[in-house]
Amino acid sequence: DYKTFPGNPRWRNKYLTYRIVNYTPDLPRAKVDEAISKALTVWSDVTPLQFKRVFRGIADIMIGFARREHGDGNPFDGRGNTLAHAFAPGDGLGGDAHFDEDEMWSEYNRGINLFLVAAHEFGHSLGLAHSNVRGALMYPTYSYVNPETFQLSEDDKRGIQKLY
Ligand code: TQI
Ligand code: CA
Ligand code: ZN
Ligand code: ZN
Repeated sequence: DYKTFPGNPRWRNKYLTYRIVNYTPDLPRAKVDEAISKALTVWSDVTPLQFKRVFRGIADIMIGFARREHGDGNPFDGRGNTLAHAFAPGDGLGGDAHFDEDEMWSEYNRGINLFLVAAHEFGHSLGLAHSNVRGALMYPTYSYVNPETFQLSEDDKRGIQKLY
C-alpha cells in the first residue's frame, strides 16, 4: 500500500505555486512546460489542490534540472541510477523537485520520460513516500507507460486523498 513520510508532512494550503527555474536542452521548452503541468494535473485532478505557475521569486515547488552536486547535499550521479528527487512538503527545499541533467529526458520512450518521472516526484512533493503496489505511480521502479493513456492507480489516489 501507499506510504507517507514520517510525521505525515503535508501542505496546509490548497493553492500551491510552482516555478520552473531552468530547462533541459533535451526537449523544447514548451514540452517541458507541458510535461510539468500535466504531471501536476495528475494530482490536482483527484484532490482539492490547485497549482499556479509563477515566473519569479520563491514558489512552494521549485523545479529544475541539475547535475552532480547542486547545492542540496544530494548530488546526482551521472547517467543512470538516480533520475530525480523531490523533498517532502515543508519550507525551504520542501516540495522542490530536481531532475538529473545527465539523463536523456524525453517526451516519449527514447530515454527517460519527463512526465512520468515528474508525476512520481510531485507525489513526493505532496507527501507520498513509496508504495509496494506494483503498477502504482509511487512504486519505486521506473517503467514506461504511454503518457496519453496514463492513469493514476487506486492506491495512489487513496494515498493522496488521505492527505488532502
Ligand atoms: N529517485 C528516487 C525517487 O524519487 C529518490 C528517492 C528515493 C526519494 N527515496 C525517496 C525521493 C523518498 C523522495 C522521497 O524515488 S529515482 C523512480 C521510480 C526515481 C525513481 O531517480 O530513483 C521514479 C525517480 F519510481 F521509477 F523508481 C523517479 Cl518514477
Ligand atoms: Ca543519474
Ligand atoms: Zn537536488
Ligand atoms: Zn520515489
